[in-house]
Amino acid sequence: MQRTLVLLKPDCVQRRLMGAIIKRFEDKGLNIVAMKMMRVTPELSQQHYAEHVERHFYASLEEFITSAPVVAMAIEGLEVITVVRDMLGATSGLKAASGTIRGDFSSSKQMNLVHASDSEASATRELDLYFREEELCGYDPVATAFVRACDE
Ligand code: FUP
Repeated sequence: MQRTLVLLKPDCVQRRLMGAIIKRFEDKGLNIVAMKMMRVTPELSQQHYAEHVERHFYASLEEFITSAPVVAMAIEGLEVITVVRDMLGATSGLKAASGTIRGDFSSSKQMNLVHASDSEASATRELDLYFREEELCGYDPVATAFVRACDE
């Protein structure tokens, strides 16, 4: 069982797409174990996007990610890091396949609606940036028995 950090970005909040996107994760049978609306500060943006801070697009990315609230979620499931990344699609909404979240809802590279961790190391680091341990509310959903076989 893995956990991943998912962020509904300011464009998702502003466009009132939060419910539509959260529904896709729930419909997939994934388990949301933490969720909060919050503002990303410039400091948090620089930590989150540390690998991009020196890139030409970073100033614009920071302005965007701090421009309105985000919704941070911890999502749990089997192979959830890959499963959620595949659900998001390619970084640019212009390139993302139809049927993916970005492919269906985004026409932009920057305003691509959702962030998700891209590896186990990123998930551990990013969950730690957005949530305290006591904010993670693990539980056993009663639906699990009909979401996957017990030996999966
Ligand atoms: P992803 O892992 O798909 O979220 O994408 P990246 O880590 O490559 O990029 C992080 C964020 O930077 C993306 F969500 C969008 C933004 N970005 C730009 O705005 N312009 C670029 O040229 C590349 C990325």
